[in-house]
Amino acid sequence: MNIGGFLPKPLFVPVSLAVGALLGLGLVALAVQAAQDTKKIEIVIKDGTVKSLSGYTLTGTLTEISVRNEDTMIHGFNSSLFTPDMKVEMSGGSLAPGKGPHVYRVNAGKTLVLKFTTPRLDDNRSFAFWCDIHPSMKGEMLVVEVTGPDGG
Ligand SMILES: [Cu+2]
Repeated sequence: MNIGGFLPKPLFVPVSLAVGALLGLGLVALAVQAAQDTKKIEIVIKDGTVKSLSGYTLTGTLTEISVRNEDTMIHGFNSSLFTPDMKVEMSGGSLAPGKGPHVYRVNAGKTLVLKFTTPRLDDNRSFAFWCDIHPSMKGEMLVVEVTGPDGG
């Protein structure tokens, strides 16, 4: 790199501009990486209820839901967020046989992890989740729209 070409330039060049020029494509790569940061929702189940829920996700965003089963019984996990053709990567649990594409099982003491991309929505929305084995075990997850009317 020809550093000499930079030196005679005026000192009032904004720092961000100078950094952008130096990093070039590297900066673009960083920006793309930031936009694809995975959002995480953590759900803990104990005593047949949702003991805690933390996190939220954004529309059109890579999302990871973890469901930690601290009970001594198996629990199910299903959500209105999942559409039949949605691709969901599962680990730590299993699919309930014969129950459709997104009815999951998480054994006692295990953590089910589901990775997928949320749909694009026009507004913030909350989606129900529930255990199909124990109907009293349910909650809601928030999907936030932040791109605004200009899109994004
Ligand atoms: Cu259950």
